[in-house]
Amino acid sequence: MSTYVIGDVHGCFDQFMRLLKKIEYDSKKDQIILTGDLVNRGPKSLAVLNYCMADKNITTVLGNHDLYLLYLISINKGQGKLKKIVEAENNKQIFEWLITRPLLIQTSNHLTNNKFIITHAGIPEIWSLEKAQDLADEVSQELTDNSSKILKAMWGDDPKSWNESLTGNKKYRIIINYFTRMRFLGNDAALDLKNTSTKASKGSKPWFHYESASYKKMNQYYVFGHWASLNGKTENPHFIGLDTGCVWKGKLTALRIDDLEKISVKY
Ligand SMILES: [Mn+2]
Repeated sequence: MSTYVIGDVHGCFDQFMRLLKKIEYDSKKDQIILTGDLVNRGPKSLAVLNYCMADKNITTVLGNHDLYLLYLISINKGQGKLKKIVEAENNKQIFEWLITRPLLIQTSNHLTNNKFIITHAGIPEIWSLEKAQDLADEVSQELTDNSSKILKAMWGDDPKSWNESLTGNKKYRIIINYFTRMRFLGNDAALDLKNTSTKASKGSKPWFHYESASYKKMNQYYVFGHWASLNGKTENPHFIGLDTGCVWKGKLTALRIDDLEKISVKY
């Protein structure tokens, strides 16, 4: 009985199948948590979704591309690589499954007592884990209750920094941007969303280079995808980047949380 966290699949269905085979995934005993971005860019996004939806032991946190797909389904607009999904016979079922996926999953291994905090992009140092969970839950509630409204309102890079007085769409937008799009942060946890490289612009650092009480806990591991150009290199064993750029002809990577072993397949 093992739990695996798997990085951004991005429609790479064949590689996903090869990875499940390599880890000898057994849907009767094992569990899979994906770091989001199941779809877009790659060739077989619909197959990835159908496979995951059919297996109760597979789930995901939401990534920015998953949210984009939800938006396209909500306005019934088939576009680019996502057209097939928007126009799929089971598009309603896909919408229902995807929109009920969380932004944050916490799971522990009972033998090692290690705790794993799984998001698509990460959690900024300004939020305690409890706070992050509350905010993630608040957005999930809104996604269920007012899905078309929030899916329309969440686009854009403003506000740049978190502020306790934010409300409504601005609040939801920045929470979603931290959880699903963050890479570099400046002072006051200001999001630098333009830079997708690994080289920080002046005044900003990777989010996991900041300090917080939660980041320092020895038995806690932050597991995320999204930042493909990092290729898993965070230089800190407590921050585990799993997007190893499969869709860019890199690798698809799984982390077995029981023993922190990483297993990959090549594109
Ligand atoms: Mn992403």
